[in-house]
Amino acid sequence: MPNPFELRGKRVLVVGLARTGVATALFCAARGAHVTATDARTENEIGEAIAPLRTASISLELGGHRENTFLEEDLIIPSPGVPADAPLLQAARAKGVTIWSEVELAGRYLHGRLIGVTGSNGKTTTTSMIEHILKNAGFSTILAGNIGIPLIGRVEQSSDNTITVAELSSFQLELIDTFRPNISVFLNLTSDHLDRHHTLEEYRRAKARVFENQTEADFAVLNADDPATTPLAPAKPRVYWFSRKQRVAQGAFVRENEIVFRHDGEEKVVLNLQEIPLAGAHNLENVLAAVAATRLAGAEPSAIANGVRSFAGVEHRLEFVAEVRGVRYYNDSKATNVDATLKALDAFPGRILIVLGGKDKGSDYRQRSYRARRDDRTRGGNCLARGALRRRGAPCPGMRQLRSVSELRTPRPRFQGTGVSIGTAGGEYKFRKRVRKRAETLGK
Ligand code: UMA
Repeated sequence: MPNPFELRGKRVLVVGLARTGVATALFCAARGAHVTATDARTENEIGEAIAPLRTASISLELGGHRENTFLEEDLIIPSPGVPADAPLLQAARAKGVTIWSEVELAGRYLHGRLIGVTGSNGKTTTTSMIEHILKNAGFSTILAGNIGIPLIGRVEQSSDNTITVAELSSFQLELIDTFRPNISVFLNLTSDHLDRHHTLEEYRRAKARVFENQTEADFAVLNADDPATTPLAPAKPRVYWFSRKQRVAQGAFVRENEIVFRHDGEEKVVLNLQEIPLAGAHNLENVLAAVAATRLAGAEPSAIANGVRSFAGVEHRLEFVAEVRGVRYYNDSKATNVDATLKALDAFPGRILIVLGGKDKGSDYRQRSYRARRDDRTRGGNCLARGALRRRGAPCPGMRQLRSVSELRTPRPRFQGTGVSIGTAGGEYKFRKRVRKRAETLGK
């Protein structure tokens, strides 16, 4: 156990009562802390998640937050969705109250090894793939984190033999203290979450904290092809690279038609590119990162190859939904930023209609506007932009503007042979859910 924090008798405030907050509050209460849980939503809005909190004798402050509570605590754990610079947290910080993210607390109780995966895009796919490969190679694994499973809820399952593979977001990393993955994976860095982090520099700093507590005994895996990532290579952990374009000194790369892993001058062929079941250059990067991480975790090349071959992909990530009158539909509603959407476009060789929408996270949409104007493949496509995104005139000139998800219809026959990618270039959970539902019912 790395660095347990004595919770017994401590006053702990948990802010936000969705997945993370509920799991955190129950975890702290079970270890003898005096827990208060607060949410801006009312009891009615939160619903059935409240019952187990009451059973665990957790004090509740619902329908808003009380400043005094924030100032009286020993420890505050805000949910990832609560901005770290929220005025109440600032006030508590100024008074010396410790504020950690849930992954910091979880990391202090987690047994076994930890692989932490971060980056702007590909986190969910790579995290799932690493876990899948290791599980198939015979390791005892735990899948958790930003992927939708709070890490703190999996701590009990960990043992000295487990390898936990955790997807880590900037929101989780910005409030760590001692959190230390044995293997960190940094996939790429593009503009995202600027509504929260304000500047790209702040966002980068939050993500790069994944390396902060790693030691010489640990590994860091980084993308050698991404100029925004390479300068982040840390000094202490042993650095391994992955690359589609160059033969790296240590790590995973492409040589002709094969993926090769090189370590201390020794090269091992892992698998043939044709064996990768996922489309797109971005997925090749995800596979290379997973090959490096799993090899460093001790999986044999043949087991890694088996794991990659049998990886079915991630739900809602360029997920094929149906083919109707020659038109293939893909649900890509996990693409929640500009870069992810562009990568999805690149993954389709033919003509394509795209449906976009979501929350404006302050990203630069000129990239896509440029592509949409220039690229015949997207002309005549549908575009669904909402709220601030619509007011900004973004993101898709030259495309038919839809007003709601329900307007999405099967394209006319002249679009036969076209793919339809349904994605959200911005975030917004509820909207994404509606888009997913629509995507799933299309063609039925
Ligand atoms: N809330 C307050 N006060 C505030 C703000 C929010 O009380 O000032 C409350 C809301 O009313 C709500 C709760 O906080 O009840 C929401 O918290 P949350 O958004 O953190 O929800 P969780 O379900 O705990 O989800 C979080 C992550 N959410 C975010 O990062 C926004 C999930 O990532 C993650 O899967 C989950 O923890 C488990 O680790 C989602 C996400 O969109 C998928 N992540 C971003 C991304 O991938 O781009 C980073």
